[in-house]
Amino acid sequence: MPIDATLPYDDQNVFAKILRGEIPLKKVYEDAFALAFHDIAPQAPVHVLVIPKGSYVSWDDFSAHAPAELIAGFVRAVGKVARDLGLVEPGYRLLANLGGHGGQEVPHLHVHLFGGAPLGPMLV
Ligand code: D5M
Repeated sequence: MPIDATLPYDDQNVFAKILRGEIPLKKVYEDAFALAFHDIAPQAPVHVLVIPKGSYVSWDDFSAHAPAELIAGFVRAVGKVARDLGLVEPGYRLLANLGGHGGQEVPHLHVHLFGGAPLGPMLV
């Protein structure tokens, strides 16, 4: 069920619990700004989620309110994860869903990183 991305941050969402170490994850990378882990229902041979450390509902919330150091650290972490996974050549796809029309299900900003095979054209 897609979320309303205008609602306040819910600290009981599944990624908040992952950040607090309350539920298991298949960790790919962690630093002071970001945590990356394998998606529980992969839609490509490589399907990793990267989330910022902090209470941000969506890309809108994060881009408007996060401190510049966190934004920079998060963006660098996303790039590093893809590089470390060997995805730069042959390539990969980044995606962030937002709110109802975007089909966002988890109300903590996450970037999907897809790769490991030709992904074809975007459907929308
Ligand atoms: O995508 C939310 C994504 O989060 C979806 O691809 C499944 C994934 N998910 C949900 N719960 C977990 C856990 N516990 N571990 C790993 N991945 C998870 P959205 O962009 O919000 O539609």
